[in-house]
Amino acid sequence: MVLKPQCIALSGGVGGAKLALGLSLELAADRLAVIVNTGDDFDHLGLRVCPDLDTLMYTLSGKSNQELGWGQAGETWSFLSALADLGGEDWFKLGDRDLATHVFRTQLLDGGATLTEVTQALLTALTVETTVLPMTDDRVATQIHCQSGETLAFQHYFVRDQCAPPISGVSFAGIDGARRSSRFSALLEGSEASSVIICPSNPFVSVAPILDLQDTWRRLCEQSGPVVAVSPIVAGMALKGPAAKMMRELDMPSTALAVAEFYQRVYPGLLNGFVIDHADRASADAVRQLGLEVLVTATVMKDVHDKQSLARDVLGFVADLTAS
Ligand code: FO1
Repeated sequence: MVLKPQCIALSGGVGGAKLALGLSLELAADRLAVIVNTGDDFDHLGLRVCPDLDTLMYTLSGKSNQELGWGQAGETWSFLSALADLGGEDWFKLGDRDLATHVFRTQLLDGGATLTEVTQALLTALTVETTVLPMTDDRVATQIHCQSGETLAFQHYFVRDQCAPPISGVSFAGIDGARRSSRFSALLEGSEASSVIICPSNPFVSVAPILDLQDTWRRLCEQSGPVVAVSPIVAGMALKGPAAKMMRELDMPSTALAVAEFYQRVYPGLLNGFVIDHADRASADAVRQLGLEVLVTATVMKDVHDKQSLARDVLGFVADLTAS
C-alpha cells in the first residue's frame, strides 16, 4: 500500500518553489509531495534542461541563487563566457555548476533512466528528502502563440525574447499522448486523504500543464481532502514572471479575482479555497461569490520566515476546510 502524503503541492518554478520550501519546513518529509511542471523543459546545447525541477531541487537543498531565483548560488560562468567567445548561443545562462546537473541528467536519460529516476538521483545527491516528482516522464513542451501569428517554444518566449511578444494563447505539445509519472499516479490512488495546494505559480504556463495532463484535474477533484490555490497575483502584479502581462493580453484583468475566475471556469469544481494577499482583501467577497472559501493573508515571500509563515497559514486553512 502506498502511504499517501498529507499534502500534494503543484508547482512551477520560482514562486512555487518558495511555498514548497515553506511547506517542507512545516511538514515531515513523508507528508509532502511536490509535483512539478515539465512543460518548460527543453533541449539546449545537446542537454536536457528542466528549469522548474531544478529550481525546486536547488531551493529545497538551500543551494538556489536567491538573486536570480533560478540556478545555483555562488555560480561561475566560465563555460558560458567561453561559448560566447566561440560565437555559440549564450542567451540561456547556464552556470558552470548548473551545467553539471544538465550533463548528469542527459547522460542518465540517454542511458534509459526515466526523468523521475534522474530527479530522484539528483535529490539524493543534494540530500533533499522531500518527494519531488516531474508531472510526467513523457515529453510535453509549452508553446506560446503570439498575436503576430508566430509560435514560440517556451524558453524562447520567456528568456530569449524576455516575454515581450504579446500572446494570444498557450498550448502544450505532446500532452495528449503524455501520461502521469507512475509515482504521481500512485499518489492519487489509495484511501488516505490528501489535500492539494496549488502554489502561487503562473496558472496558464505552470499549473495548467499539470492539471491538463490526462484526467489529473478530475482526479484531484476526487481527493477527499480540500484543494486550495494561492494567487500568484498580488495588487494587480505577478509575484514573479509574466502572469499579469499574459492576463491582460488574454483579455483578463490582472487581478487575484480573475485568477480565481480562471480556475473556476476552466476547472469547475476543482478548488475549495483560494488564498489572496491582504492587498487584495477587497476582492474576498467577490471570490466567495464564486463559491470558494477565502483566506486573506501575507502571500509575498521575501525570506524564509515569509515562506514558512505562508505555508503555516495555508495548512491551517486546509485543516479548517477539512474539518468543516
Ligand atoms: N531565466 C532567465 O530569465 N534567464 C536565464 O538565462 C535563465 C537560465 C536558466 C538556466 C537554468 C535553469 O534551470 C533556469 C534558468 N532560467 C533562466 C529560469 C527559467 O527559464 C524560468 O524561470 C522558468 O522556466 C519559468 O518557470
